[in-house]
Amino acid sequence: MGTALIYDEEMTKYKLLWVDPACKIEVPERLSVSYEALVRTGLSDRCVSVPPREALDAEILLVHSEEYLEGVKKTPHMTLEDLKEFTLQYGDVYFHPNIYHCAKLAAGSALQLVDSVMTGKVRNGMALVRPPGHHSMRSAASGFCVFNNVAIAARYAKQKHGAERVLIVDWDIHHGQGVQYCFEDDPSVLYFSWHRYERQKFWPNLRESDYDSVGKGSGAGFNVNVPWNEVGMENSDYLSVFCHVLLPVAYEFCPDLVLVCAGFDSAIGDPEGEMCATPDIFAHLTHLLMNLAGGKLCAVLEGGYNLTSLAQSVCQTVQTLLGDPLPQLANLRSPCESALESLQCVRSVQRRYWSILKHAVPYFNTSCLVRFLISPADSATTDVSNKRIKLAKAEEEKAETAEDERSQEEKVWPEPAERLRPPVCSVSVLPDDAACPDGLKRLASSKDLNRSMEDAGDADGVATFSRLYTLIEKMRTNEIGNGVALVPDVAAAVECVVQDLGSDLVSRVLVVCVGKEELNYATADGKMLVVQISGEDKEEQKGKYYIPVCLKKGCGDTVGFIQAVFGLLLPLGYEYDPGLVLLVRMPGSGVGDCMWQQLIGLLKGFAKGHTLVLMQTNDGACMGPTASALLGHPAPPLQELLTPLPDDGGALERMRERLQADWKMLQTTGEW
Ligand code: Q9C
Ligand code: ZN
Repeated sequence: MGTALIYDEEMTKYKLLWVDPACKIEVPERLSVSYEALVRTGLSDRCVSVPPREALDAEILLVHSEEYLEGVKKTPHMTLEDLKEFTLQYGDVYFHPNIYHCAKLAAGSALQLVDSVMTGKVRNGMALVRPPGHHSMRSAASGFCVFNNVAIAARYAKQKHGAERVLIVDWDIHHGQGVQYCFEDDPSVLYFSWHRYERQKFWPNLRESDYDSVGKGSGAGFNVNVPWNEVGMENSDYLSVFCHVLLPVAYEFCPDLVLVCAGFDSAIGDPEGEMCATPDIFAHLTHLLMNLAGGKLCAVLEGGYNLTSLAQSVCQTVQTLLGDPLPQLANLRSPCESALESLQCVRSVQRRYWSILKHAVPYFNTSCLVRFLISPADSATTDVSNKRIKLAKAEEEKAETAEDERSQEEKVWPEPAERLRPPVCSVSVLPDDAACPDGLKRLASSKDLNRSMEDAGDADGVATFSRLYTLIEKMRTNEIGNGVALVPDVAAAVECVVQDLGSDLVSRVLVVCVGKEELNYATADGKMLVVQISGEDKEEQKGKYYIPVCLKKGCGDTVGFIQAVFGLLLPLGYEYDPGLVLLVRMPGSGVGDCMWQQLIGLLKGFAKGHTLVLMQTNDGACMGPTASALLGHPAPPLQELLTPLPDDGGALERMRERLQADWKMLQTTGEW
């Protein structure tokens, strides 16, 4: 199961033929530098190369009107003057005699990718295309886009492959209004977009890009907008939105396919976005989506105008699709106040539609109240105010000129670190009589070990200890990726690992304990952070580094578990930035196999993928799912989430609030 890469030089063969400051950033080199970076780093060789094809009329008509298609069809034969005039009907877009051909290839590339993924030819993939798509509407080109590649792909996946639910994640820095309009009243396609908004002062300056556009009719709740009201958003802001909005909603939605409007103008250095997230954030964004839909993910290029930042971001995305270890995101800062305000607004309007967000803090503060009170008048004034804003913006743009853009181009950031695959992906530490799952390498059995150590007394204990030590040491030096150990007494093994081994070798260990166990380790020094998810309700939080999460209905409560994972565990993990993850499964924890696999998959985002799973010998039945997840196979979808259980998310929400003083990544409300 590989990763598809779709690219064709043909799509570099159109460009802006006249002077237009709004369009000059959309250049053919965007595509060629991205592809060359993939070639140079050897990533393209590791992908399955899939050729594009032209989308058929019938496919384009899944999203666009006949009149519009007929109009675009005429552009190859137009004179320069005709092309200019045709272009004038639309905003921030240009036409060229070859753009119709390229637009058919761009949409067709997205369809080829969907075919490859939906038929199981590959697991996932990326299409490098021009022109981009997410701004184009039923009857209009817009924002460099001609046909809406991803919207067409979503309709096609439903029609041709029977996908029932499609998730579209639009991480481009512009609002894909074309995608929103296309699926506004459609509950089978969930559209998520974050975008530079600046309270409607940023292009495309639409009232309906704000957080309160949630979809219409039966599609209500299936449109999720996160407006950025300031520039300069960082990795922590992006991760917060993923953890506290997108991922919980996406898991509850349970898509059959994930499409990504993969624009990289949301990365540092981009003259359009002016954001500060680094290219390696896309490794994490990609990874966090890779366990949805059984791993079926198709990324389709949209924007990205700083050629250096763009190429690095594309490489990070593809390398993650290929399954390489994730880069460590060190020194995450707290989400900024403006991001927290957006987060709170989005969660507050979406909590009506998603049971997983039900306990999000609603807001009744004055600025939202004012907004609510004036909103009925909005519809009448929208056109007028949009025009006013556009005029004001035009003035501003003249004033800004090239200075601002240059300052972005000149931004510097370190090149993303190398992401080396360990020579051995996964190992097992097993009793001699236990079978080793396929694909795992068995770590030396006890008889191979040094006699004198065994003579020291408790031979079994020493042998296990010694093998675990070897394993952790080899993870530290990246000779081994991850591992699983079956031990006779999990509690004793955890104690031995955290007290005697882990903290000597790595400075921070994240211990995730599923199920009940009295944990009495020293945790005050921050050398380890313990997050325990269990069904019991008596544990007291002891200081900043021991966090017991109690699910009243036990670990089998999928909604509660998901809330704990995205609302607490992942943000804590990102903030803590461990060098090793120790995942402990207590016997009788009640966690389901699917959830367990999801958890392992998600935890691979930390510590460059170095996870050690500890399980009890008599709990060997879940060895299969564990091995599969450690080897990087996507977890099966959590179907049961679709039937919401009565929940106890209120307690979890209160716990998150309490912890926010110590852990900034848990914040979801502003002080505004
Ligand atoms: N200062 C995509 O990223 N506005 N389209 C340009 C230039 C239009 C972006 C203004 C931006 C369109 C796919
Ligand atoms: Zn964009």
